[in-house]
Amino acid sequence: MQIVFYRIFGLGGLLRWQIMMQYRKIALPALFLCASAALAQTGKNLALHRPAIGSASCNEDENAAQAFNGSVSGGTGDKWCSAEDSKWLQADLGSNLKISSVVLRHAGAGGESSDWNTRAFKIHVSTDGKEFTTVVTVTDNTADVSTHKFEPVVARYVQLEVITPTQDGDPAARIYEFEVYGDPPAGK
Ligand SMILES: [Ca+2]
Repeated sequence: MQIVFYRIFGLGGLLRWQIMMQYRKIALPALFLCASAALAQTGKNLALHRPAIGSASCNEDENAAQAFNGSVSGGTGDKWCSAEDSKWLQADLGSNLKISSVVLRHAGAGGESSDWNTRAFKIHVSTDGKEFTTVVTVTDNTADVSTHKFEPVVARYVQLEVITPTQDGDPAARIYEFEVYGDPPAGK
């Protein structure tokens, strides 16, 4: 092949061909790895548009369903907000599924102050909605978007329990999206 390139395109063509072949050795595996990583991170949000319940909301518009509508860009009403003493938010995935991560989009992800990002919380899972197991415990989150991976577990109900709702003492929990991903990620 090198000789063919040399005869048709001369020395310049041959050099370009050699560079291209070297580049391919590096670029193709790198491209494949990037694509795999992207799929692993995105997958399908198993909680999207699923039935949801939670502790009483700050107002009628900021109900549990707003945290499972797939959007963070709809303004301050695009979230679940609760200022109850006991704050929790729960999705019903519809059937028992193997899950291994949760992504939470806090106040800052929706355009509000990052001071209102959820500080401390737990994720509990259940197959029947009665007996729950804790799979995630967070004590010091500050991020607008937090990702929480755990050992794969079969569950139908996924619950967020808010311990400390904000960074600055504000008493309301604000969750713009509560996403649940399978293991392996669905939709691949
Ligand atoms: Ca939302």
